[in-house]
Amino acid sequence: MPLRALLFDVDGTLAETERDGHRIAFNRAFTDEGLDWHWDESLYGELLQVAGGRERIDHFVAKFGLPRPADSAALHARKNRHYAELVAMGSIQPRAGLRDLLNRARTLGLQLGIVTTTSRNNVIALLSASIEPDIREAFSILVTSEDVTRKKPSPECYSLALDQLGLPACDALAVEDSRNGLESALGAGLDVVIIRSHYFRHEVFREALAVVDAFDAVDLEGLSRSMSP
Ligand code: XBP
Ligand code: MG
Repeated sequence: MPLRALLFDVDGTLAETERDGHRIAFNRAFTDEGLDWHWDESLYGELLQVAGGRERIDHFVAKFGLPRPADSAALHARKNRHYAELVAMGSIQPRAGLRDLLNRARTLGLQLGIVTTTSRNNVIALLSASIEPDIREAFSILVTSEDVTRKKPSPECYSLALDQLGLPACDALAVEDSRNGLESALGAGLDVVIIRSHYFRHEVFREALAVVDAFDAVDLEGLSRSMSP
């Protein structure tokens, strides 16, 4: 079959990390820094249009005309320490059916990779806490925010992933949950399967090859047949 690799986004895709993970961590960091900011569930959904936690803080400050934090890099680093603590406690689990999908992909001989806008430490924290070692090790490449100059929706991360795999875009499929992720993957020439996540459940993804509600609805052989030549 033409399909040779699956490239997975992390936040919203491998796990529902945003509402009960990153959002809580941002709020804890704000409290630590004496900022009276609070990102409730609905506001965070709006802010998620901006990819990248630091960029999201900058966008929030600009949107509401707030004073800039003295050190936004330190604020974001503090947020990521809270995030690592949250995932280490086991508060975020992989999405249902992930293990089975990864096993099906491996049975078909597909390479597996991760392409995300979050940091390497955040990915490792999540995978270490919630995914068994044999499954973690099945991912042969990991492209994170530290590896690129522009985050999603730039295609840079997916182009780099394809370079690392040594594959053309027509041999790989991206698995994403957001519009920024979809545009990033499409920009690199990939077909995209959308798995609906909490925050993007109502978004329209016309350009996707398929939109599914859960991993068990991902038909790898069927998708492979319908991929762009
Ligand atoms: C994920 C993001 C990230 C996370 C928070 O997007 O945009 O910013 O929300 O992580 P995607 P950081 O799922 O498209 O990769 O704070 O580390 O950015
Ligand atoms: Mg995502």
